[in-house]
Amino acid sequence: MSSPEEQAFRLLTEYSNGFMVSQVLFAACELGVFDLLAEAPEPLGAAAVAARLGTSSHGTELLLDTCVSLKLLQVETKTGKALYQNTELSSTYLVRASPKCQGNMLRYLARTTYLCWGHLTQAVRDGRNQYLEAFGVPSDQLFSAIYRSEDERLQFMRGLQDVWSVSGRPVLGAFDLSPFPLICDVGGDFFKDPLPEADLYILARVLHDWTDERCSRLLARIHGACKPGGGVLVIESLLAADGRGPLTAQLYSLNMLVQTEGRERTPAQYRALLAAAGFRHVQCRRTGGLYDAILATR
Ligand code: ASE
Repeated sequence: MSSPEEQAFRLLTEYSNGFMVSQVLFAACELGVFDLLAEAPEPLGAAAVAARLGTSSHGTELLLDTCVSLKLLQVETKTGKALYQNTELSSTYLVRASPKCQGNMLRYLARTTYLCWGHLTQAVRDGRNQYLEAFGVPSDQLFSAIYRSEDERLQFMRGLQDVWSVSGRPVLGAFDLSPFPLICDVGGDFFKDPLPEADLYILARVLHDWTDERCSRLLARIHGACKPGGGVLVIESLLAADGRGPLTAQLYSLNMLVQTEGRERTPAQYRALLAAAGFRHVQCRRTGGLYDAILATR
């Protein structure tokens, strides 16, 4: 048994090393380790993986064995030789051919989000996103919204789709949507473009990107397009009433700080925005999953 002081140090070390774990995952994805092992007819040795990926033998062996400790790979020793294959986790979520593959989101996190998080201290100091600090581009000179290029925008959209393929279902089940036969999933240039006619407008992972002012403008536009009995379904990660949890929503709110002009919000904050836009009935449902749902009707 370790003392409370030792346990505290263990926890601290785990937090300190968290970024290394992220990078092992990102690198293994980027190099195509999981796809290679999925496509191979049998488990492969480190030398074979290195040869097929064109990577160093030492680096590859370290990466593979670290993935084993992280349960991203499994190893078996046959006649003294270590052979690697995917685990259930990596087969489901990290192999390109899997319908639940998170590869696009992981690539986006590795190439964009991670670099902004490298400037979290500065983001907390000045309360702004870190595109200038991370990429040398002021956020008002980006290709569009939070994207440095069209390629990056597409990478992000594919990433969001990856997450949705796993976490979308439970949110859509949170409310009975049968009173809304025609549903519009709001995307694109929604501050300017006319809104199509619909019974329900879905704002999924949209409001958290924007300031209260911009959210109010967008919700007022949607309220204007809404028929009586129509509504809006907001899909976001809800913060607890006091803002002090759950950890994932708090981390996502910091993520919005380093990357966008938005934040995650509490149910009361969404209620206030929706009420100010003219919506009468507001219901918040926690799903226990990544995303929660708020339904507001006119
Ligand atoms: C945004 C979402 C993200 C804006 C910037 C972002 C994510 C990373 N950077 O709207 C993804 C956050 N994670 C999930 C599961 O949504």
